[in-house]
Amino acid sequence: SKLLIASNNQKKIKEIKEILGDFFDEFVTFSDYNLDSPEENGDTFSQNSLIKAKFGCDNTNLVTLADDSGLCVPFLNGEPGIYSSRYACEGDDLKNYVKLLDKLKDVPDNKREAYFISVIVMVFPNGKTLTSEGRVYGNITKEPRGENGFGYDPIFFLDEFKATMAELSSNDKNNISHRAIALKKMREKLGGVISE
Ligand code: ITT
Repeated sequence: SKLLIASNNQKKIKEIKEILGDFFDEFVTFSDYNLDSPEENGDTFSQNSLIKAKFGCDNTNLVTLADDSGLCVPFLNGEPGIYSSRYACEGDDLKNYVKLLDKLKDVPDNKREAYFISVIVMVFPNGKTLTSEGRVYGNITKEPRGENGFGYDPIFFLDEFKATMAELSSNDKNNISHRAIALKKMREKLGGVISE
């Protein structure tokens, strides 16, 4: 069966395809239907994920999956949170993480904890919706390191790997990431649903 990934973020789309692998026969995205992303005016990750998934399904009548994700720093009351992709400048990964590094400039190690969160929503043409969430915990570094991944990956340090998310191979990232956790939960929820 065919899955619409309700996203315009190419790096995110690539990860979703890698993680869901052979679960679907074909993947399509907003650009295949000349759809611009809807305005994400929700207050939470789940609301924004539902907005994107519903918009995709309404416009194509395809089974649609959306990911709304971001980085949360408890010391900064959850910033950048739902504003992660537009923290300093919409879609500019470098400016966004530099802004965060700057805000944490004089903040000691024990207050630099953070987590990535991904909320996956699937919407079916019959109106059914499914939701799953994944989180991964780490610490914000003082300097960026690594070239892989996207977004805040270069400043997100994982104790388990003694490396930033951007220093992991895509294989390793796709085993442990917030997105991987949420998508694996979604696979379990799906069971036979998509073949019905
Ligand atoms: P779509 O809405 O089109 O899917 P987007 O990039 O705007 O693309 P979000 O609104 O969900 O997506 O914002 C997610 C932002 O959170 C993303 O732009 C990154 O800045 C950050 N982020 C999410 N997942 C990440 C990851 O795996 N690694 C690093 N940063 C991530």
